[in-house]
Amino acid sequence: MLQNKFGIIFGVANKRSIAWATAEALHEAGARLAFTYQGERLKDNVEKLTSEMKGALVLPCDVVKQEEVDATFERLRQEFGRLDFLVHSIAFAPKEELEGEFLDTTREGFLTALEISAYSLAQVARAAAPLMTEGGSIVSMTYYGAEKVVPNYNVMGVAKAALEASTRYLASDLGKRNIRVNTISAGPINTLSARAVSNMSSMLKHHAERAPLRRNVEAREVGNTALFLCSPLSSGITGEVIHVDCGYNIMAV
Ligand code: NAD
Ligand code: IMJ
Repeated sequence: MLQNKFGIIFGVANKRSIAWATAEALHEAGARLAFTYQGERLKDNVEKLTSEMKGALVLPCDVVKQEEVDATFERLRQEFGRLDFLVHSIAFAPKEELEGEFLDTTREGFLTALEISAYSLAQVARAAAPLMTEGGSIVSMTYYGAEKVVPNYNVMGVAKAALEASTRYLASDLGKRNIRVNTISAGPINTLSARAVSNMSSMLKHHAERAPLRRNVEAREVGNTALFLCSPLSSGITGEVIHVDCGYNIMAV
């Protein structure tokens, strides 16, 4: 499905990352992939994971450092010459903001969460667009806490609401260049970012009991949806939030 296509994936931290499950789906479909990692401490992880993946490129990119974003896309231009898709699977808020009340969100915590989790989508889309000379697809990861109040999600819910709105505005801007922009609203998955959260196991149990499919979603199911959104099968879809949550979001109680 994606032979002779070039993509970049932001947000692999380890093998449980949604970004990694997405990479596996895209790689199996034949795409050539570049990966970015945030900070030296994750470099080894990403290099080991991708060592068997033919043609994989691994680059440092902390989205707070504009020079690293610029260098990433310059390397892509040199190595790939073109880009067909981009996967954004990045989020961060200071841990203290993900407990207690949203009411107590600090200015600094708010700005950090919005910068890393939402602004970065427009930032990388702007850098990617000139390389997407044959059209393209941009996919990010969001969560139900953008739409409804989820305990402790707090400022991340506000950041995801901004990410979802950014998806629509970017889709509107980039449509004329045949670049589609969509976001996947994933159900809870036990990744590094989720495990750091108190009460995650009761959250997972709650979701599995209430979701129409009576189970939690697997990272690979999110990855397969990302593959669909990066492939020509989704050529008529842009600006959309696609729920991959075993149906949880449709239920009132
Ligand atoms: P993860 O911890 O594996 O991935 C988060 C990634 O964000 C990490 O690779 C981390 O290095 C990266 N990151 C953080 N700050 C960064 C920065 N300044 N620059 C570059 N990268 C940075 O966890 P995950 O659950 O796979 O999260 C991936 C995405 O999926 C996030 O957007 C998250 O909000 C979203 N999501 C997760 C769940 C869930 O339950 N796990 C559900 C819905 C959506
Ligand atoms: C995160 C916080 C509170 C409730 C939560 C989550 N629920 C789920 C998540 C119910 C599913 C995971 N999620 C969807 C995220 O987007 C997580 C983002 C995140 C996680 C951390 C933990 C470690 C840290 N900062 C973080 N920033 C963002 O220091």
